[in-house]
Amino acid sequence: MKTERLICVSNRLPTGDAPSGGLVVALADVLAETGGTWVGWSGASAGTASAALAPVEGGPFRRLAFDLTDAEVAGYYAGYANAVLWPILHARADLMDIVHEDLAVYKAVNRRLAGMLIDVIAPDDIVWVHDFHLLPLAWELRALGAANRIGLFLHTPFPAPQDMAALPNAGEVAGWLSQHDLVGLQTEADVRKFRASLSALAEARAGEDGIVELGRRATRVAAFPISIDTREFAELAVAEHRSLPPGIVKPDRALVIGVDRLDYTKGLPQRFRAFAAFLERHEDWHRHVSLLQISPPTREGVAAYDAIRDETEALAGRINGQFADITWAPIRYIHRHVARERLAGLYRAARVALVTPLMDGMNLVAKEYVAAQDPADPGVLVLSQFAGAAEQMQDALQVNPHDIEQVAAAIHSALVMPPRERRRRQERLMEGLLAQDVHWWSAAFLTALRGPRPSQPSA
Ligand code: GDG
Repeated sequence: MKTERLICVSNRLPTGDAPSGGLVVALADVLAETGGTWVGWSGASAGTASAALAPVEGGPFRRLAFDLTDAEVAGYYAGYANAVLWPILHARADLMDIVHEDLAVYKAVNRRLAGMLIDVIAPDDIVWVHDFHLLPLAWELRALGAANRIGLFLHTPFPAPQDMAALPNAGEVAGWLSQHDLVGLQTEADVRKFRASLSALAEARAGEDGIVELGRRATRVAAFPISIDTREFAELAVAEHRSLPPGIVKPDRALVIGVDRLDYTKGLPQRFRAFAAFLERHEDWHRHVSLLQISPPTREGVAAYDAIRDETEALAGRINGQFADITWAPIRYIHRHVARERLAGLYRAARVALVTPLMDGMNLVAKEYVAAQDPADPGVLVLSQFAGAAEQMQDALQVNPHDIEQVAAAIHSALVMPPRERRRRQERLMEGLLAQDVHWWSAAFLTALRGPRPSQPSA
């Protein structure tokens, strides 16, 4: 059977350097096997926008890049994508910064990209669009006559009707979404929200079979929970744990770890407050536990991100000021990128991971932490009920990240959990991660996209 070429499109083009994230690894094989291509922004911005896609050297598959102008980075990327869509997708309408010109730039970038793409896609290529930066791309491609199978995977949560209604152009967004043959979301809860939001706002009809009809378009919507390359990550953690520099983990000091881009969705202030509440209640743990929070910078220059940085840093300082002594600081906060290998080793050394976002599409840190554990003596995952990962990872210690007392109690339970219970939870979590890893995820999405197309309503 002939396999169609895969064309992947995402905001940022993956770099050619190893090691890459699981997503790129999972798609690399399919791209290489089908002679496919990955298309994305080079990351460069200049005075002039590119008029055609440019090949990028190196890497295991063909890559084509486009450049943006400074004004496009401001309007499309920092503006509508990250200051309107991102907050709405995470139920934070209060953080939206609606600038109508940004929306115009966002649409113009997608239109220009569609114009460049149409020149490189053949009629039976299948197109896989990633994430919220490119919501109008399928719409623009259809306008240029593309009849290809087009799928979208949204890495974020899907907004509930009242959130989506706060977008300046909710009906238009619904129209963009309807141009895909397949919309993949992270969780079943997101699928329910998709059906509810589109029905409420755009009078879509949601059938029983995962098909949502909007006007004259029918789209299939389903959950494909993304994951990691579980085996690869587990092996990396074993090797890297052995080579952790001495002194990073002290025998009489339990390591609690958090790893999150410094984003307001990740619940860092709430996490720090919960850790402080735990220290207040459990003086016996003073000097015997420390929280290592790794939070690389992200989307700097977007106002809400500057605010969360200030708040997080002030809080870490205040908590350390309150509890530290000359031999111990309870929080080590690192606002820098840490090498992936080092992260894997640190996860394995950590007795507890705090993954407590207020809202998260999936959260791969939760999965990496579990994959990295020693099955004979595993650590404990404390997981927000509002991370997409909570739907699959029922054996984590699930918490409401807003409930500071509850999270503080969960930190204590995790630290004192008997080995048998830790092993039982770890075993079940790992079973799930091995059965549904990132290779399973990409195969499931592509099988659905290559399957029968939803039949289109006649009028
Ligand atoms: C979006 C959605 C969804 C973090 N700091 C460092 C570092 N990381 C790595 C982690 C993990 C990845 O970045 C973060 O992935 P998450 O899933 O946790 O979160 P987002 O970045 O918000 O990703 C999310 C995801 O897309 C996939 O669909 O799960 O819900 O928001 O792999 O390990 N890696 C290195 N140094 C760091 O300092 N090397």
